[in-house]
This record gives sequence, structure tokens and C-alpha cells, in this order.
Amino acid sequence: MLNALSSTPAARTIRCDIFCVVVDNYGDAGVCWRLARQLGEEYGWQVRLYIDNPAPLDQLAPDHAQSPVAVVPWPHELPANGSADVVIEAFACTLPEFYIEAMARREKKPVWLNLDYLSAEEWVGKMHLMPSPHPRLPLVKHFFFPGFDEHSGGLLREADYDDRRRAFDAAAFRAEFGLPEKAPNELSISLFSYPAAPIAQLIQALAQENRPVHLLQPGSNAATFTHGALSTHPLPFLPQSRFDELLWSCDLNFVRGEDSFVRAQWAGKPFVWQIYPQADDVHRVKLDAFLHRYIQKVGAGDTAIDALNAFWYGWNGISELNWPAFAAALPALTPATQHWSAALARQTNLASNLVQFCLDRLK
Ligand code: TRH
Repeated sequence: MLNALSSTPAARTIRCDIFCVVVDNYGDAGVCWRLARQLGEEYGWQVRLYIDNPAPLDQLAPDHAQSPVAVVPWPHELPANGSADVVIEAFACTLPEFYIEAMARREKKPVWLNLDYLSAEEWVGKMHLMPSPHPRLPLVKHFFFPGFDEHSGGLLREADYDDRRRAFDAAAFRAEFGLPEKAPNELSISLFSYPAAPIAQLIQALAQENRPVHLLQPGSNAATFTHGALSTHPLPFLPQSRFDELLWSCDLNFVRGEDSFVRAQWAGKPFVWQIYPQADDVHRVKLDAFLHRYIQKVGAGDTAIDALNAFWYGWNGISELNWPAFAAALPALTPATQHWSAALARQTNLASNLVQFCLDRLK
């Protein structure tokens, strides 16, 4: 499906190179793939994704060879057709010097963007699209910051997201993965976390619930077990689009890092975020910045918000985990999170903001 921004002939021939270094986990590859696919499929750009380690992509997008995006190993020499019109350096991964030199040799200089990590901090809106001239060459790189308001670059959200969701059959999804039919009073939870999460405490607490609880663990090789009210279900690591289906099918989603955190917000179900841990507790500032924004907008009442705040702190190892208070808050948090999700979805999405910025410069 091609987007309105792709309708000019010039837009259709835009070549875009995305450079991605996989630091760890799935987030770097996950974000770059999502953007690459959107630019290729929705905007008709010719996208090459240079990635130093394609292994995570085989799990995130097992069908990537069928997409219009060319996934290529990190280059050691300039490709025959030279540098692209739009060059996206993901997460300050540093482009090869020969590629930068080639960009500088082009008569019409490429649009060069550094796609940064997502943060809810206030300074993001001020830094977004800041130019950074190259110290030696006639090139300017712009910082492109994802974010939660219109001063930022926005969030990645595919044009077909709502259609996919409308077509989703939750009962068929559960049957496919051998899960029992959903009981009316059941609480189903997805769990994607870092090893430091207090999972044992969560399991103990869920076992005490007075309703059936199903804990769905994608990408886990833990054994299935039943403990009190709780049944656990390891699931395979799902392709990205099917990970959305898991989030839609659950009442509560535990997510982490960057991309699954955004997907949980699109799913609009209550969620718990385990932030990617950084040295010197830098991540605390980012966690608080998001909580501040979310709590201000979410309008779920003080008791529910206090329980959410405390539970997120507990899940991130800052305080004790208080499941009963959080569980009691879920009925208030459910419509409040839908409201948050709908408000975010009304903002322009990241790919669209990025395309518009590039088209303005490539005129
Ligand atoms: O894997 P992560 O911990 O990645 C992290 C973060 O991006 C972090 O900010 C970054 O600094 C670090 O990498 C280097 O969490 P994240 O961002 O949620 O990425 C997980 C991806 O995996 C996301 O695209 C969702 C996807 N996924 C699936 O497609 N299927 C699955 O079954 C699961 C569990 C995840």
C-alpha cells in the first residue's frame, strides 16, 4: 500500500540506505527493520538495510527476503551505485568513512539522519532535527528523535495496523498455540522481560489470584507449569507482526526496551515496562520521564496511578513488587490506556515525519 507522500515521481525513485549495528538483544534490528519495511512498502522507497549481524532479523522477520527491502551485510567497500539519497545512521552506529566520502562527492548531497533512541525526556523536542555539520566535509547530519509528542519525530506505526487488528481472531490465535479457550474471568498476561525482573515474585503473586491466570512467554524455553491459579505457557519467538497479535490477545502486557514498549502502547492494554538498564542508573531518568508524561495524560484516578507507579518501580527493581494493588487498578487502567493509545495514534507517525523531512530537502 503506497502512501500519499509517495505519489510524486521523484519520491518513488528515492534510494535510502539504513545502517544498523546490533549492540545486543533485538531492539536495534527490530526498530531498523520496522522503519525499513515501512519506507519500502508504504512509501515505495528503494531501501537497503546494512546490518552487521542479520541473525535477529531471521527471527523478527523470517520472510524478509520477500519484502522490497534489501538486507545486506555491513559494507567494506562502496556499492556500485554509490551512496543513497537518504542515509539513516541508526543509533549513532558510525558510517564507514568511504561511504561518508562518497556522500560528500555527490552533487546533490544526501539527507543524512541519525535515528536516535526513544526517550520521553523533555529535551528530545528541542534536539529533534538539530543539524550537526561535518567537521571537514560539506555534509550536515540531522538528529532524528522518536518521541511522544509533536515536537519529536513520533513513533513507528504501520498504516495497516488498525486493519490488521480488526481482522485478528483471538480465539484462533489461542487455539494455534494450544491455549485453552479464554474463560470470562481469566486474566491473560504476556511476559517479555530482562533477566533482572522479579519474575519469581510475580509468579508467587499470580498463583494467589482468585481467577485463572495464563502467563504467555514468547521466546521462552521455560517449562509449562501450573501453580495455584496460574498456568504458564512458553511460546516460540514470534515474528514482529505476530508479536502484536500476542499483545492484542492479552489483558496485560509486560514489555521491555524500546520497540516492544511502543507496540504495547499501540495495543492499548495495560502494560508494564522494564526499561533497558544503563550504567549509573541513567535509565531511571528515562523511566521517570515516561511515567510523568503517561500519568499526566492517562486520567485513571490517584489510587490506580499510585499503584501503577509503584508496580513499575517494583518491576524495575527500585522498590518492592505490589501485585494486589496493581491488579486492583487494572479495571481503571484498561480504558485509560486505550485513551492514551488513541491520543498517540492521532499524532503523525515516525516514518511519515521522516519522509516529509527528507522530501522537503530533496526538492
Ligand atoms: O530486545 P530489546 O531488549 O532491545 C533493546 C532495546 O531496544 C534497547 O532500547 C536497546 O538499547 C537495546 O536493545 C540495544 O527490546 P525491544 O526494543 O523491545 O526489542 C524487541 C523486539 O523483538 C521488538 O521489535 C519486538 C520483537 N519481538 C518479536 O518480534 N517477537 C517476540 O516474540 C518477541 C518476544 C519480541
